[in-house]
Amino acid sequence: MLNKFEKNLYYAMLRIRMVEERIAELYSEQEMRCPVHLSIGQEAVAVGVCEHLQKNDIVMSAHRAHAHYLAKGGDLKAMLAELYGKSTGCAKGKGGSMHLIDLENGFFAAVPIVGSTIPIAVGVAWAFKMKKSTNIVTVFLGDGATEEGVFFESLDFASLKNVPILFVCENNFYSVYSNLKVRQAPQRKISVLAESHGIKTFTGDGNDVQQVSKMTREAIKFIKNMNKPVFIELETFRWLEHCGPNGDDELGYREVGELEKWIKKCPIESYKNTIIEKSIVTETEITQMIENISSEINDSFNFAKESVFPKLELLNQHIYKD
Ligand SMILES: Cc1ncc(C[n+]2csc(CCOP(=O)(O)OP(=O)(O)O)c2C)c(N)n1
Ligand SMILES: [Mg+2]
Repeated sequence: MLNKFEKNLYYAMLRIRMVEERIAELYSEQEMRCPVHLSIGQEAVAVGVCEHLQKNDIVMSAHRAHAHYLAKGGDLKAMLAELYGKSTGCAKGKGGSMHLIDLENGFFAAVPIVGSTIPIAVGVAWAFKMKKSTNIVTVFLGDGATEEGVFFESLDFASLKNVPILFVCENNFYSVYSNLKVRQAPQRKISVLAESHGIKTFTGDGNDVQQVSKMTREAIKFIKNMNKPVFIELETFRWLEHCGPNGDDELGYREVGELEKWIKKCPIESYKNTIIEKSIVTETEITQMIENISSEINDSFNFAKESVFPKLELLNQHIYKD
């Protein structure tokens, strides 16, 4: 199909947005009892990166993982059932939003302990190298995670051992309520930290899916040809509260007008304008996409709501590996 890749980029971002908007809408029913960290506004990073990954490439993430899981091909029904705590959930209903997993589709794990998946991802990449696999690992991390000691240990080890890993830092400028300015010295540049470990680095606009996609294509080529890791830092912005379905701009921890500025830079809206202008997609096709996604979302929420809770006897199972 003509322009299939470009259409997929749009479809995947829109689908993630619509899933998260539905989560936000239904959250107050109190049937989803786990905390949710929504990625609304940040979809271009997940999609621009994951559209270049093979099924057997591995992705790892953290607390804000829905977009990464879905962009990597994670099963939507199993994700929603997990949010509803049901036995059909991807972690059998025991993990919730921050413990997503879909091994079949290469989504290895999401863990809410900030920074904790970075060394695990490096370990998986090292295993790939030892097994002479051609697959790569991608780990998504926030700007806050770059303040953890394990971030540096992981960069050093990845560089030392030349493992096939793509680090993707989603710099949304905030860790909960704190701006980078009150957390990191002004001279501290995240991408330079990676560079100083001898790692090839790219930086760019995380709201521009084409830029993210182009950068990722180059990064993966570099990882595979040079057998070395790559670090990408992308600037983006979270629209809603750190954790939960609501906005929280009234709290005043972000500068006046900052959120509005980023909403104007909506990754989905701006890409839609681009692909309509270039006649890659028509308004009618977009309407059709919205209908298809809505219907998939309806089915998936019904599945999650109708599924049963895990049996009490299973409480102590699946905790340790056999
Ligand atoms: C080790 C650790 N410290 C603190 C927290 C509490 N916490 C959860 S999310 C978060 C913010 C992380 O910010 P960032 O990495 O930038 O990700 P973002 O929320 O912006 O996507 C914090 C401090 C945690 N989960 N783990
Ligand atoms: Mg952040």
